[in-house]
Amino acid sequence: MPAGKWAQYTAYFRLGLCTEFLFAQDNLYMPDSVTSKPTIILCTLNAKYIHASLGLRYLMANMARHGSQALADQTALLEFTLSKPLPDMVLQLLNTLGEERPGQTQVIGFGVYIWNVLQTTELIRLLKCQRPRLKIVLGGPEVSHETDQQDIVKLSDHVITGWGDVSFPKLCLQLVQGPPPLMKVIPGEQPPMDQIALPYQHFSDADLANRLLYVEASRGCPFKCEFCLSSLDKTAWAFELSPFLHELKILYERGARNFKFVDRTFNLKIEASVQILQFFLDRLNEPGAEGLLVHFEVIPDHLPDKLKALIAKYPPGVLQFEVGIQSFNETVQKLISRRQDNIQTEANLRWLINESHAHLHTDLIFGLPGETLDSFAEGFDRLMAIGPQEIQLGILKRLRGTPIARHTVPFEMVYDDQPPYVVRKTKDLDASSLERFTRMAKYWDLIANSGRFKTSLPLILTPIGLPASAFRSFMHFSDHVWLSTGKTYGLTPEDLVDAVFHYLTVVREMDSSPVRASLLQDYLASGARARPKCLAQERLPLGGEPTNQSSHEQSVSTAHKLRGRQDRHGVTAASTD
Ligand code: B12
Ligand code: SF4
Repeated sequence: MPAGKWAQYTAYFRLGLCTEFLFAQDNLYMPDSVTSKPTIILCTLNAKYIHASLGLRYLMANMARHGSQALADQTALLEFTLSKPLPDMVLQLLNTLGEERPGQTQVIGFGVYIWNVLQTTELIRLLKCQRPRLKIVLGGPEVSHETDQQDIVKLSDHVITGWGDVSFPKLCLQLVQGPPPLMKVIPGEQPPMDQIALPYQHFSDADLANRLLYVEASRGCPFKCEFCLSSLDKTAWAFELSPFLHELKILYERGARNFKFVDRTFNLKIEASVQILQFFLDRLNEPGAEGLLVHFEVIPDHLPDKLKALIAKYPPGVLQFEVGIQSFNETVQKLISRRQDNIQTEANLRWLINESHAHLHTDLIFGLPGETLDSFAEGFDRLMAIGPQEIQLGILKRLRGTPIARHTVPFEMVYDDQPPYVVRKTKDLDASSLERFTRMAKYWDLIANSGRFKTSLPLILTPIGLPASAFRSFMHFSDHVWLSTGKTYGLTPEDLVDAVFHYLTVVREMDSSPVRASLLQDYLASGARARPKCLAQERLPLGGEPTNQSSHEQSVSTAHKLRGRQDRHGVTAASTD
C-alpha cells in the first residue's frame, strides 16, 4: 500500500470508522490536527476518481486563515465519485460526523457542479431526512447563478455564490459559534489574491500518486464568449507567482508528475507563462523527470515568440495544450462575442504542429447561434487541414448564468432543462441534425481522437463527392455505423474494427486487402488482444502488447498513453462520467 494511502486508512482507524465503508474510489482526507470526529465536512462528487477537487482544497486551506484554527481542526474533506450509490454516501458522511451531540452544529459543505448536481440534490434530500438539523451549505459554479430556480437550493440551508475561500470559513464560524446568518444566499467574497491561502499541501501522497493534480496560477478570464461561465468574470486575477512556483516545487519534490492547469487562458500574461514553462523545463533538465505531463488551456491567437521559444524546447510527451477554437465562423463568433483572429489561430496551430512536440487537443462547439451544418462542416474541415492530434466535437450547453441565453428567442434555441443542458434544436439545426451530430461526435472520439485508427482514418475520410469534406465523409461513416450497430456506447475495439471494415469494403466498395492491412496495422498498434471478425485469418499476437514496434507504432501508442493519462472536457468526459 503506498504511504499516502496508508495515511488515509490510518485516518479512518484513528476515528474508529469502519473500513468496510471505505470504497477504493472514495477519498477521506483529514489534516493531522483533526484528532476527533470532524463537525464540518467538505464534500463533492467528482466525475471520476482521477479528478481531485481543487475547489474544496482551497476551502480547507482557508479554514484557519479566514475562520479559526479551531475550525480547521474540525474539518475533513470527503470526495466521492459519481458512480457510488447514494445510500452508501449518506452512511459514510454520517459515520464520519458521528452522532449529533447537544449544542453541537454539524455542517456539510457541498461543491456543486454541472456533472454532480442531480446526484447531490438526491444526496442532500436523503441526508436531511435522516438528520434534519444537519446544516447544508452549497457552493460551486452550478449554484452560483439562477439559485431561485433550483431544487438543491430549496433543500439546503445556505448557498455561497462565486468564490468560497473566505466566505465558507466565515459562514462556518457563524454556524458553529453563532449567531447564525439570516441570509440564505450569500455572495462569495472575492479577496485580493494574496489573501487566499494556497491549497497544495492538501493534496495527499495518494492524490499525488493516483490522480490528476489541478493547479491554478490565475482565476477568471477577460474574454466574453457567451456560452462560457468565465465570460462573467470580466477579467483575470493572477496569484503571486513566486509563492505559487514554490508550491509547485514542493509538489514536484513530493513526486507529483501530472499537472493540469485550470487557468482559463494560460497564455494571457506572457511573463507568467514564461516563468511557469521555464519551471518545468528546469525540472526536465534534472534526473527523475520521467512521466512529467503538463496540461494548459490556451487561447489560439496569442503565441508571442518568447513563448514559442520555450515551447519548442519541450521534448515529446510532456506538453499538452487544450485549444478552444469553438467556431471558425465569423458571424457566429460575433454573435457570441468571441474575439478570435482566425488567421493568427491557424498560423499558431500550424507552428505548434510543425515546430513543437506539444500534443494539441482542440475544441469545436456545435449548435452555436447562427451555425449551420454547412458552416460547421467548413470549420471542421479547416481545422482538419491543419492537423491537430485531437478535435473534440462538443455540443452547446446553456450553462446557468451564461449570457448566451439572450439568443434563445431570436435563434429559437431549445435546451434540455436537465444538466448538462445541451441544445436540442436551433433555428438553423433541427433536432435530428443535433442527434446525428451527437452520434458522430461519439464515433469521432472512438475512431479519430482515440488514435486507434491512425492509418485507417484517412480511408474513412476519402472524399465522397465534391467539394471534398472530411466532415461529410465522417458523417456518412457515422450514419452507417449507427444504422448497422444501433449503438454509440458499448462498442468493443473489435466491433469498431469490423464496423470500419464493413463500411470501407461494402459501403465504399474499397478493395478488401489494403483495408484489412491498414486495419491490422492499427489494431496491432493499439495493443488490443482479441480477434475482430475481419482479421480472423491474420496471425495476431494475442494476449499482450505487440513487440518490436516500429517508430510509427510507437508514436500511435504514445498518443494513447498521453490520452489515457489526461482527462478532459467534453464528449469523452460526458460519455464516461
Ligand atoms: C476540472 C474541470 C472539469 C473536470 C471535472 C473535475 C471533477 N472534480 O470531477 C471534467 C474534465 C470532468 C469536467 C467536465 C465538464 N466541465 Co468542467 N471544469 C473543470 C475546471 C477546468 C476546473 C475546476 C476547478 O478546479 N476550478 C478551480 C477551483 C478553485 O474553482 P471552483 O471549482 O469553481 O471552486 C471555487 C468556487 O466554485 C467555490 N466552491 C467550490 N466548491 C465549493 C463548496 C462550498 C461548500 C462552497 C461554499 C464553495 C465552493 O469555492 C472555490 C474556491 O473559490 C473548470 C474551469 C475552472 N477553471 O474553474 C471547468 C468547469 C467547472 N466545467 C464546466 C463545464 C461546462 C464542464 C462540462 C459540461 C464541459 C463539456 N463537456 O461541455 C463537462 C461536464 C461533463 C458532464 N458529465 O456533465 C463549467 C462549469 C459548469 C457548471 N455549472 O458546473 C466550468 C466552470 C468551465 C466554464 N468556464 O464554463 N470539468
Ligand atoms: S471560452 Fe475561454 S476565452 Fe472565452 S470566456 Fe471562456 S475561458 Fe475565456
